[in-house]
Amino acid sequence: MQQEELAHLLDDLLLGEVRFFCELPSTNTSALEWLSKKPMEYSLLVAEQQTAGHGRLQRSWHAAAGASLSFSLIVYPTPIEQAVLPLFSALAALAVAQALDSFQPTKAVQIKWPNDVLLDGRKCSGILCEAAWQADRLAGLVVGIGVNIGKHSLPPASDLLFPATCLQDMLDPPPERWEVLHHILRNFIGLREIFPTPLFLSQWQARLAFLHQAVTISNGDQKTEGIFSGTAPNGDLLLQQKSGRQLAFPLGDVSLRPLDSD
Ligand code: BT5
Repeated sequence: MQQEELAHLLDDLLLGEVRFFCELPSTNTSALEWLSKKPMEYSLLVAEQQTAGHGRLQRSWHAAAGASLSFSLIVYPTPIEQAVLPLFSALAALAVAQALDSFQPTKAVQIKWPNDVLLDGRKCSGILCEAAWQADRLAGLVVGIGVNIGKHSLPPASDLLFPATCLQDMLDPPPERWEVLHHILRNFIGLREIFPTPLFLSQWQARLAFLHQAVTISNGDQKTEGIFSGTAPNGDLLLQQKSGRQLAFPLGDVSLRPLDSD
C-alpha cells in the first residue's frame, strides 16, 4: 500500500490529509504530535505496523503487519461535543461495530463499555481517544482505532485481560483491511451528524454488552459489583448495587467484566 493509493481509495470520504507509514511506534503518538501543526479535520494517519501501540493506562496494544488495522483520526470537537468529550469513544465504537456487522452479519457485534468492540463475545477492536490541550483550551482530539483482521493480529493469550478474536476467525479469507477502514470512517462521519443526540445514545445503548447483567467495575485495585443498569446521557455507566444505591462511573480508565468471569 502506498500513501497515494490509500488516499485514492478513501477519496469519496472528503478526509483531510492522509498519511501512511510502513512502521510507527504508535499512530496515536504521531497524531498527537501532528496536531501541533493544525492539520485539517479528519486528517488520517495509518500504520502498516505499530511497534509500541498502546491502550489505556499505557497498556500495550498488539498489532502485526499485514493483519492489523491501526489508525488515528484527527477531530476538532465543537463546543457542544466538548461537553461530552469522552463519548467520542462511544462514537468510534459504534462506527466499528456497524462496520463489523456489514462484513459478517452472522455473529453478534457488541460494545463492551467503555471502549472495546466484541465480535461473538471476544475483543476484536480497541479504541483510544486522546485529547491535546493548550492551557484549558482543547487543541484537538485523536481517535485511535485498532482492529484485528487477520489471525496474526492476535496477541498471545497470556497477554490478554479479556478473550480476543479477529475477523478471520469468522470469515476466511478476511476482508481487505482498507475496505474495513473505509467503512469505519464512513460510519464515523455519518454518525457524527447525530452525535451526541438521544438517537445516537439509543443506538449505542442497544449495542452494549452485559447490560442488565451482574458485572464488576475495576478502577485500579478497587472493584465494585452490581447490575449494569444503563448509561447516563454523558456516557457514565450506571451500576445498581444490592443495597439499592446507584453508582455512576465516568467513561475513562475503568474496566468492566461480567461477574462470573472473575
Ligand atoms: C484498548 O485499550 O483496547 C485501546 C487500544 C487502541 C489501539 C489503537 S491502534 C491505533 C492507535 N494507536 C495506538 O497506539 N493505540 C490506538 P485497553 O482497553 O486499555 O486494552 C488494552 C488491553 O487489550 C491489553 O492490556 C491486552 O490485554 C488487550 N489487547 C492488546 N492487544 C490486543 C489485540 N490486538 N486484540 C485484543 N486485545 C488486545
